Amino acid sequence: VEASIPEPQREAWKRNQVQSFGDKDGFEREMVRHVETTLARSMFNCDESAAYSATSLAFRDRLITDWNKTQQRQTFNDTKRVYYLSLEFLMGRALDNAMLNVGLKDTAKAGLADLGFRIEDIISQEHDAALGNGGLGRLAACFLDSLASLNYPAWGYGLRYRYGIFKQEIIDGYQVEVPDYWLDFNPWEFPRHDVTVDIQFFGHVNKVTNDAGKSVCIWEGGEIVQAVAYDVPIPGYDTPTTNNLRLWSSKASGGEFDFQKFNSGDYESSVADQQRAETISAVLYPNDNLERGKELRLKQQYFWVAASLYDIVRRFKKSKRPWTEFPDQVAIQLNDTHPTLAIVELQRILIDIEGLEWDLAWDIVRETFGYTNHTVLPEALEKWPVSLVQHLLPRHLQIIYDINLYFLQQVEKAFPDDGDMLRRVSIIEESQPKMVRMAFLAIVGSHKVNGVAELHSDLIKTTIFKDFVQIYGPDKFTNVTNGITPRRWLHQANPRLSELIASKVGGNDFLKDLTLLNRLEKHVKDAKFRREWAEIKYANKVRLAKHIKTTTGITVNPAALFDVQVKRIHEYKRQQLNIFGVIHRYLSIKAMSPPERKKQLPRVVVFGGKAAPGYWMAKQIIHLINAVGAVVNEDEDVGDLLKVIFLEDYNVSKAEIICPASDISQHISTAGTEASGTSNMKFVLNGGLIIGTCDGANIEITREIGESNIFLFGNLAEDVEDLRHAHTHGSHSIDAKLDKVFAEIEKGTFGSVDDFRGMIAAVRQHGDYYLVSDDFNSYIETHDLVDAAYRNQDEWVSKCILSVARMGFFTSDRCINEYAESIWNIEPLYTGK
Ligand code: KOT
Repeated sequence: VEASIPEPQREAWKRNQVQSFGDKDGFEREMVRHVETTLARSMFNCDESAAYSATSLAFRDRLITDWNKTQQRQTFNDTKRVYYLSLEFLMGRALDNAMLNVGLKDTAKAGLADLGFRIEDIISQEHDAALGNGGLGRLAACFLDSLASLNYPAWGYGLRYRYGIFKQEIIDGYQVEVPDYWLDFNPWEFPRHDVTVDIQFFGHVNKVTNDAGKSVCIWEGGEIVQAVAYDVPIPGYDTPTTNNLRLWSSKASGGEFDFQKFNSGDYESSVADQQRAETISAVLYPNDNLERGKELRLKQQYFWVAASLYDIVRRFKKSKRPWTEFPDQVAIQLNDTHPTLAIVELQRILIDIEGLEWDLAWDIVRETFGYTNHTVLPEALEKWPVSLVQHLLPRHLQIIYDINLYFLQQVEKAFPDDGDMLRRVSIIEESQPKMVRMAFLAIVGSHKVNGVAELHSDLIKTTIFKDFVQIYGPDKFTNVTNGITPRRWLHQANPRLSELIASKVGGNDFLKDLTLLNRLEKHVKDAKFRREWAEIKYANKVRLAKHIKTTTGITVNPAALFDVQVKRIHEYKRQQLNIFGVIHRYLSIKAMSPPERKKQLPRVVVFGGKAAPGYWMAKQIIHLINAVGAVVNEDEDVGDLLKVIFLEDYNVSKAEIICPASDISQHISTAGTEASGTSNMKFVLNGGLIIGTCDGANIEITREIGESNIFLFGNLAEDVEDLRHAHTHGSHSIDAKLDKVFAEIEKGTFGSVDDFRGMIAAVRQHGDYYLVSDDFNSYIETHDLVDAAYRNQDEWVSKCILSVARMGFFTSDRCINEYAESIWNIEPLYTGK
């Protein structure tokens, strides 16, 4: 490639190659240059916001140099790439992460200090990139960090929402949603106005005979929306590999608006067309573990999938390889069923546009795709009305029907006379109205299907995908237990603990090989080490206490036990169990004599999390938490013994403050409902213990850290079905302690009873689907064990240290290596560093 450019020109380019800064002086020069040129400001009007912008631009320039080289290296080596398709990437802040990953945070800190700024103030200027709801989107972000850090040739593909997840305000105890307009100034993205794809919707299909006498389908008519690429560089930790996250933004095709319409006086409709096009990427759907079947959501999915596939195919075609080699060059991972249309779109490209035979095309498609399932909750399983798909994507519906036909023929051969099997596994559900079952389509169109924790992967094989295990055999189904990046979730969020660990395990290598944490075990008996450890935890609690004070006005005692539950608000995650438990604790304290109270261990119970705007019950739970806080926090009998805090607008950057400050965190979903959970891993990695059910990754965390270092309670997944059956078919008696809690709520202690009737009725009258009453006693007793354990600080700290030492398994680096080996068949591209 280089040879195509004449020598003298090449020399001129090389002579002028951009030099990245590597020291303090270099950073200061770049930072000031951006203040004075890019931002057109000066020393006299450079506020913290401008300093943030200039610092980010300086680091962005650095990343771009590495990013370009990475892309060139990948192209020249012509290696297989993996494409991670996710509708959500919950990235959080970029600057701190970029500084740490390129190893220049201390340099920037010193440089900023020279120029009159504190680095923490500059970092906190950044608005979180919140293009996700919760665990699924944050997992995608951790995966991108690991892919780059491990030098895998990988791209992320997503949507560039104008509005990310809404900002949550708590007003009078209720959640209020405020739009999150995050694009005002975003130095981390590169608009690629030259990288566009026209995406077609609606229209009709024509069958014609081509010159070769073959009948082909042509999809025509309808409307075109343009996809414009925005690229976000993803720096690996301690490596020059900088991968790309490509986010698509929608735009009216033909530019700002249709000039023909505009010139003919039809101004309104030309603007309306533009707005309609831009609506596609306007907003992230704010539901976690829930699909509502909205037409715009399906449009988003196709828009994103079609643009991404066009891009991937375009890149492949440059290599001039035969189509049969496509799966040797390309692996595509589907983050849940949201991108399932990619399967249909690739089949369409291969047969309708590239002219391949169906069978050959279908072999290529299945070899290319892998599908990750993240939930077994029925309300989250995607289904689309056939009529909607027909209207929006007429050719795709035909292909789906053909895929289903060939699939069912194969099933019929293997299971003759099992009509019910055919009905059960059909991609088309023969209901009123008929529906396309996206998970089934994803299974049929992929070569591997994985769950995200052992229990979950077992559950999908025995419940929702049972028939498919019969059809394909068990090897198509596998498990890849989730993980988190230790760079953000330890090194960045908890720098002092990271430093202390580094001093004991032989430097920072543990950030690249987390199993090295096991070297901590032999230090657990070192009293000085335990003291330093406890001191860091205390300092992190002081930091959180300050945050609580500034955001809520409430003073909490950092010496109290900090008990945290932060995650999306959902009945299956059971924040209601937690708040009922808090009320029980409150009543116990009230019933004590003053000398008894003196013996109580002070607790701060922290809640945080957003409710989907249309999820009434979740919003009631938030209201009850705030109502209980309002009473308890003001009660002089209680004082420091119990504080109840709801932290507003929980997000990634707040998690970075909260996780390091927790003593005990709660992961208490009804057994069998939380596929994995990932915050459980973040809390343990930061030296906190957890109370949890035998669900999701809690089970593997227990296996790794040891049963004596975790507080497990509650019924097991295998008993849930029988218990639910008994609730609705037998007599259902409510736990006596819980009954007292309900009676207190009904007395009006926490304000108007009307607001909380629904929550009580869910347990008493509507079958207690989430087993709150069944698990209540075990939950309360286990909290008593937590109190008792915390009193012995020496033992508590030892448990924390041992747990951290045994968390090596839960790095997302391990997950990515597992995916690479067992699903993608890709190798890292070494950088020679
Ligand atoms: C489903 C539909 C829409 C939006 C999000 C989902 C979703 C989220 N499904 N599963 N999740 C969570 O994914 C995490 C990452 O694997 C898991 O740790 C967590 O248990 C899932 O609830």
